[in-house]
Amino acid sequence: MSFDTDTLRRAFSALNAFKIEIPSWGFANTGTRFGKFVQAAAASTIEEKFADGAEVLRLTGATPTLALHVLWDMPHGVADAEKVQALEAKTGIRAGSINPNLFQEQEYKYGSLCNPSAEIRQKALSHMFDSIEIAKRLNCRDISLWLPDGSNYPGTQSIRKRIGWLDEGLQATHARLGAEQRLLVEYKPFEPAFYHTDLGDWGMALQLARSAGPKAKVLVDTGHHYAAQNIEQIVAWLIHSNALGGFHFNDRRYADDDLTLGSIDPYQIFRIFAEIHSAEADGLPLDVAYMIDQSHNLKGKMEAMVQTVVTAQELWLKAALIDREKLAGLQDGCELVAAEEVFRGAFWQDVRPLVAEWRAARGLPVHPLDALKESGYVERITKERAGRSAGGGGSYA
Ligand code: RM4
Ligand code: MN
Ligand code: MN
Repeated sequence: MSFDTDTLRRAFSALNAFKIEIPSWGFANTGTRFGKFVQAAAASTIEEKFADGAEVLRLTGATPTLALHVLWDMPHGVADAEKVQALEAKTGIRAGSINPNLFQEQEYKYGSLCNPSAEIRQKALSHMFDSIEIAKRLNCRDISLWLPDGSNYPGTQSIRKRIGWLDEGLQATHARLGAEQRLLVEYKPFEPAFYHTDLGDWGMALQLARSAGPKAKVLVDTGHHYAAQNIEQIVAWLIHSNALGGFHFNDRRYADDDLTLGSIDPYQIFRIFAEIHSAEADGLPLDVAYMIDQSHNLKGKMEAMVQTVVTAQELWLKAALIDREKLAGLQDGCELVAAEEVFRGAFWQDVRPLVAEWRAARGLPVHPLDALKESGYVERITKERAGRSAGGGGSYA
């Protein structure tokens, strides 16, 4: 297929600029609260997670960093930093965001940073400090906090006191950040708590981030919204407020399903990317960490990750190719159908040949999923890892 040079130029520059972080836990055995279906090829050590991540990087050229979850990947905290550095050097993929873990220890039954016990709040805060220290050692910029805290029954906790404790905790965390570091504040409406969640939506996250300080930004996990919520509008608001720190991409049909990006509603991811491209074109300050947060319970881990990255690139490119000048004119003139056709038209065009051309030009496999199959990587790890413990840390991952 041949494309005009302007389209090629725009496409290549959009794809060059797009990097997406992959999660270490996406390679590990995961399941639901009912159980786990273990896969022989799943990674159960940090070495295996780095090896798998590096293979995804080799196949896609778009995933330079691997997100780490502190307790799962670095159970000895800062002491594990050297091991991670050695793996970075060996595999060529770098450690990315550092994810504190405030949801697995028994003390956290009634909360971590929002626990009524000052002692337990202090324990949670120390873990935040350790996570910052790990990130400093590894030269990682982002500390990405998801807080499980909340309550299950009305009247059983003081929502307002807990806001105060959380505010204090995040301020203290912010004060420890290095000059270049950021605190990404993730929100989620429910689960594991089912009556109230202390950090339940983007308004709470934005308010807390602002109160913590300028290096705190909001993280949007696409699965952490009520059904039918307009996520791209939230994204537009966060951009307007210079508070968009990053994304955890995944897809959902019902709740926090953690399905692969774009599998249920690719148009939604396109609409989110369209907001970003339009803000970029308007010259707004943007510094966004694109990350994947998925749990591949049924699909093969490697296949699911490569498929996800490829889908993200395709949707990113579709949104980049919207004729924005034309669209702006139609929006201003309230030409509704024509405007929608420009927008929708970009979504419906098949950009796969363009991405293939970009890959060929960069010496990358033109069809990453086929290349994964042909490489024999999955067969090899299946053999090597078969019969070992189904571990990998934690009940979730
Ligand atoms: C949460 C949230 C966090 C992730 C944990 C494991 O639902 O999405 O980002 O770290 O799951
Ligand atoms: Mn998440
Ligand atoms: Mn989640």
